[in-house]
Amino acid sequence: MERTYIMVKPDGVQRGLVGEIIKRFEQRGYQLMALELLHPTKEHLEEHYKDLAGKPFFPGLIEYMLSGPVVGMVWAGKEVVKIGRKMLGETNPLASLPGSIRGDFAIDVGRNICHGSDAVESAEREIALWFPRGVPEYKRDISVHGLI
Ligand code: RTP
Repeated sequence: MERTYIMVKPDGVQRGLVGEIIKRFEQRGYQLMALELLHPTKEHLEEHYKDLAGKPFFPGLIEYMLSGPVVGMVWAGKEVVKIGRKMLGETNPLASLPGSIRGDFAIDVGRNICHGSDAVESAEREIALWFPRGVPEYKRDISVHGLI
């Protein structure tokens, strides 16, 4: 099953949006595979964002990402990488449609609440980086709760 790495950034955690973001992925039908609140190190964040190392906003990005704990998650399901990015909205919240997470909750590219992997390969790289002990597989069976 396709997997993606979704992170609630420090502003999203501070604003109490973790539950809202989880709710949207659950409602859409995706399966939560792993979840952790953590205080990442500078080195960890520099590795996560290594493709952006030369950008002028890189130092500010790292400072922002160090401003508080983040919540990292692995979600699984059909086309979850592409659909997950759609659910997050555009990188710049001002370009994000209402109905997307950034379109509903943000106005600043430097405080855009959440991160989502941009391709299947980067998702697997990010999952290995943030969940180095691995992510166990399981299959949801809602029949055991009498829901179907
Ligand atoms: P993310 O990795 O966080 O999901 O964001 P993304 O793929 O949509 O965008 P990317 O270009 O990879 O940028 C990563 C994060 O850097 C911050 N950013 N600031 N000041 C700026 O112009 C600027 N551009 C990007 C954002 O927090 C963005 O999510």
